[in-house]
Amino acid sequence: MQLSGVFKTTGMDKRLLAIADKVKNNERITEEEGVILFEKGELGFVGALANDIATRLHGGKVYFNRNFHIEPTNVCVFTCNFCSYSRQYKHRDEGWEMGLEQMLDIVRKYDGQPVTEVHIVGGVHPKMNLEFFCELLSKIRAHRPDLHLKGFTAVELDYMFRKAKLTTQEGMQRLKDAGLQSLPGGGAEIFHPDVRNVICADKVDGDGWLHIHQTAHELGMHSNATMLYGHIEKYEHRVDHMSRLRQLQDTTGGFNCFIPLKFRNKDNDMSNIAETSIIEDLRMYAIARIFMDNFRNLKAYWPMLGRQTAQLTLSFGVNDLDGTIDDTTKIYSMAGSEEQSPSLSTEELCDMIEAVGRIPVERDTLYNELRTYTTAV
Ligand code: V47
Ligand code: SF4
Repeated sequence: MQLSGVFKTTGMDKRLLAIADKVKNNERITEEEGVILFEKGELGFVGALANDIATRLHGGKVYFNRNFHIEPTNVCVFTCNFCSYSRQYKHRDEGWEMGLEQMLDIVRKYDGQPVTEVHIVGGVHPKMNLEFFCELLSKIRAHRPDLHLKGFTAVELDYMFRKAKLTTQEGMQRLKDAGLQSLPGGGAEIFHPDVRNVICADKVDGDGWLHIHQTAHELGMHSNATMLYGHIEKYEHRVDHMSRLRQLQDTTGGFNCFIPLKFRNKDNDMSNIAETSIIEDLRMYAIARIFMDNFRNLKAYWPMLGRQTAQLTLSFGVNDLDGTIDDTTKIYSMAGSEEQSPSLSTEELCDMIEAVGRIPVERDTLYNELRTYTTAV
């Protein structure tokens, strides 16, 4: 029996049945239907649909990569209310600021190790400018040409380009020439101004974020997209956010993956807001898988979700767990994640994936498959 046929025997809401039929026929669901899924779709229902889509797209494969992060600084000119990580410039003695050599030392630590990607992201420091980052990129490129350089959220880029008095296209081209290959998905938060103006009013707005990613795509670069969920936003705002990303993806095809990021509430100005339940997290991933029909990959970022919840998402539409990380990021440990020193060996990642009956596949940043692990290494 077809999936939608199973649901027809349960006396389910007709609108949900219509969505199940669309999923079965590989059709796109509307924004209105996205909201219906959030409001009415119970976990088993959305999970079954999402799992069906993921299986159709990827068989049983789940991707991971071998990567590390560089966080140049946590000093930031912006004041996002959800951020537990940043320190204002006037309190910079409480934070960190790395010099070029310090960052190159991090890269050198991986000499001879089979990492394929460095992810560079941090606060927006008023003195770290475009020239500084171009020099960093070209030095990493010269030292380790095989490493994929993924770096800088649209928030960092917007500030860098404005300070350098360059257009987005000119600034992006400079970074590309210095060796930048992809953009991470951070800084997207929630695009809708009713939410953005409350949680992160002073940084680049939704249109600005999308414009930066569109420009990168037009220059032949790829990027990721995130959404910070589980705080003051309503379901309509989540759907609006995903819809704007889906539209840009229709135009450029430049997004590699979508990454819902669960709001963590420790030590920030939104600590009064309770975190979402695991059920709500799983529903979020499943509905993202159903709605984002033109995104091939849905990533659960385990340092933020915790490894067990991340593992659970693999039955709810997720096909990517990000990477080994090697304890090189602080964003989520400082916000209260259970992963206080995030690091997983290749073997541990493979075990996590195999434990839920999936096939671990190492990928590079662009989702080229590098190695399939049939049994844990
Ligand atoms: O934009 C900050 C989020 C993002 C909190 O592209 C928080 O592969 C939850 O985007 N609770 C930056 N989230 C990190 C990011 C990212 C991470 C991993 C992989 C990729 C990728 C991108 O972190 C910020 C913001 O949305 N964030 N504080 C918090 N308290
Ligand atoms: Fe700065 Fe990013 Fe934190 Fe916002 S989320 S305060 S831009 S480091």
